[in-house]
Formats: sequence, structure tokens, C-alpha cells
Amino acid sequence: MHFSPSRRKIRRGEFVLIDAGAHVDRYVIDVTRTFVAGRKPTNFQRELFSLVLEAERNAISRCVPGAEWKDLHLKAAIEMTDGLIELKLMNGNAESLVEQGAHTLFFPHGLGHLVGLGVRDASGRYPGRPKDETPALRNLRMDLPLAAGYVTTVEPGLYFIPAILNDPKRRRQYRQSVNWHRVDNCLGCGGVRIEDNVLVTENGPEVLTASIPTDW
Ligand SMILES: [Mn+2]
Repeated sequence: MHFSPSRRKIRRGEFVLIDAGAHVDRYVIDVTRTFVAGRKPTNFQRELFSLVLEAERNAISRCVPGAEWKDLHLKAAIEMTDGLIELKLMNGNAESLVEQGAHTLFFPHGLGHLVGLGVRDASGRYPGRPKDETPALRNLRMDLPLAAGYVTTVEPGLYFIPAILNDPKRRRQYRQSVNWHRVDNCLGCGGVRIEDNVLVTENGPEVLTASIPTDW
């Protein structure tokens, strides 16, 4: 997910994920776009991209005052798991797969974080709230209700990360939940993340990064 510079060249047809930041007077934003380098995307690349984009758009529409971030995260996880079932990469029922944490094989991070003075400013848990240890929510850095005036990133992603997917313990644990032979064919194909910055207002979500083209 976070790639260090190397001498590896981008090859034609590969996903290229750019996670970029900018700051003005110490206020920061954090934006991610994903492209396919140098040629038309394959059907599979487009399907994966559409799945993440739809989850992103749906999650943005839910960024309203009072919405619990945990719920937004879980809904996005369920929608993307549903898509992975349709793509025949996973098996079963999306809700119960997410309950078991199976989506974290492909979506191993939280849906987003607040931004402000410093990226990842002020996320964390609502005061007094204990850490949620359920498998689906353990890796969330943010557990709070949104309020008007908050700016949050919304950044669902799906990846085929060999270090996660080749782990024998996970392969045993999710033996039935994943079509491993199909997933094996995707190893090395990278992944997709789409990240926008959303201002929560009483009149609905305002996407501050909407002018940066997303779709291809
Ligand atoms: Mn981010």
C-alpha cells in the first residue's frame, strides 16, 4: 500500500496508484487516484475499479452529521465484499464474511481519517469509547460520529497484496471464503484505491477534491 521509491519500472497495463498530498498554511489534504498505465484497462481492471468507485461514492453520500464512522466502514466493506463474490473471488454471504473479517484480505485498512492541521489530525476514538476488538473493526483508527465542519477522507480500496494473501495462516482461516485459485491469478496485479476529502455539512457532504478527475 505504501510503496517506497525503487528502480522498478511501471509496465504497460499495470495499475498505478498515486496517493498525493498538499498543504496550505499547515492545512493538509490527502488524495488518491488509480490509473492503468499505457493502455486500455482489462475487463477485470475496470470491474475492480467500478466496485471501489461505487463503494466510495456511496460512502461519501453517507458523510452526514451524526453518522457513525464504524457503520460507514462496515457498509463499504459489505458492498465491496458483495462485489468480490460477484467476481467469484469470494464465496458466501457478504455480511457474515465481513463479520469474520474476511474482507481484510483485500481491504486491509480503514475507510478514512480526518484531515486538518496535519494529515490524520484528530481521528481516533470518541472520548470514553473503548477499542472495538471485533475482527471487522480492529484495524480502524477512527471510531466517532461525524459532525458538521469535519473534513474526512473517504478512501476504500481493494488490493492483491502477496504478503497478506500468501500468509498460510490466513489461507487456512479463510479456506472456504475465498476462491484461492482465482485469487492466485491476481497476485501481482496491484490494486485500486480512490480517495477524496469530504466536508461534512448540515446540507450534506461536500467533496473538496471533486475537481480532480477520478474515472477513466
Ligand atoms: Mn488518506
